[in-house]
Amino acid sequence: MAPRKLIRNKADLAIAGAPPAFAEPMHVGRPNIADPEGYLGMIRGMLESRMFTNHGPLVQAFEARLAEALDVEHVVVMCNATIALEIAVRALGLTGDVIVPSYTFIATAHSVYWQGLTPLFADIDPDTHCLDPASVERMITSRTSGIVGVHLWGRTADVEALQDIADRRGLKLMFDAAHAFGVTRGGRKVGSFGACEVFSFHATKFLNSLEGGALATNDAELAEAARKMRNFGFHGYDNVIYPGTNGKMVEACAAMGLANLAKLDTLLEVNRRNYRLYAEGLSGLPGVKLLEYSAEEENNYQYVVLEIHPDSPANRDEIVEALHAENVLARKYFWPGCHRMKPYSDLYPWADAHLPRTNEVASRVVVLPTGMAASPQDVEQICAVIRTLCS
Ligand code: T4K
Repeated sequence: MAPRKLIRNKADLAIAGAPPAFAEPMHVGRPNIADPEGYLGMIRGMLESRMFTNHGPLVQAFEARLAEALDVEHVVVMCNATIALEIAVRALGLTGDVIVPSYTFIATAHSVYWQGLTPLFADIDPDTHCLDPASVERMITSRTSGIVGVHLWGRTADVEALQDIADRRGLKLMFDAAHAFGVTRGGRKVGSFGACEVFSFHATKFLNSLEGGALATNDAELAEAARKMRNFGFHGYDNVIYPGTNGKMVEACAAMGLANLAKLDTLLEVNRRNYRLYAEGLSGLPGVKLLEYSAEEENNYQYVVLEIHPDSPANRDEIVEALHAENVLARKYFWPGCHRMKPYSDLYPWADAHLPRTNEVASRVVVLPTGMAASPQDVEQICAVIRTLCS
């Protein structure tokens, strides 16, 4: 896919009638395929063994490697993170109300709602985009049983403050770590904070297993309950002790996870390179701020997040529209916030008034393509579009 000449002025933009910068769409979340041959080798082995699912050798190996990589005692892999979140909520025995951020992917809220519980939306800190502990504390009532923090964009939530609230108020704390594989906080790997943490290995994620997720914990009892719940609640043959579900990961997914995990350094290198090129390409633009990652922590740089502030010459929606016209399918994650989507907008029409920072942040974010499918030239071209619009 050869990009055309670098965009230099507004007349070069597709919204001005010129052809788009990219002949093929540039996606946010184009899957990484780090080792196709290694993957195909495992798939051949799987076909020969005729062991396709139900905790086969590839799933077992994937769980063992993940536990090592995350520095955690127990990893229970599942078919996706949404089911893993639902199982975590069940296995923790949450009841009544559970506090979650609204500024997150809808799966965080749905996983609570699908267990017959009430997700209550707390506001975020506009600097970190993660839960504001003060807002969480204000929402606690006698019906509250737990908090689900989210490490949004792979930047960790205020783990210590949330744990302090949970301890003082007798609540359970778990984390949606869907974005945070390979991330540290205070030098400690995400995976063992709170009662448990849930990762996503969806195709669009830093580490992908086609579809997949995992619950990580140092709590042996919780891990055992989750293991049984992902397998219909079976405890041995012919005996069911939980209302479980089918949350099993298939062998073909574990193979992809294993192949990518073995090349994690390459994936990280590519993301870091792209992030640096975006930072250079967009520096100095008025009103355009690239979300930063702490230099002291490890991060996966999976998301390249721009905040468009009011002093930008083009607003967020104009930038997204122009990028789409150029075939750059930038995303407005996580606009408009869970509280403005069904069923929550009907259930809590008042929530909007309580979430000013969520509304503000959701209205100014643009997420840009990165990962193996975005070359340095692609990043340069995308920056050129944004510079042309915003200079
Ligand atoms: N918690 C958080 C905080 C999350 O962000 C997520 C998922 C979850 C929980 C739940 O995890 P999982 O249950 O999915 O394991 C995508 C992903 O589907 C979703 O996993 C992810 N977060 C979310 C942030 O992004 P959509 O609806 O934006 O996906 P979609 O179909 O628009 O795909 C994104 C782009 O990726 C498209 O432009 C096309 C491209 N793509 C996608 C797939 C699947 C490809 O090029 N190839 C592919 O195979 O949700």
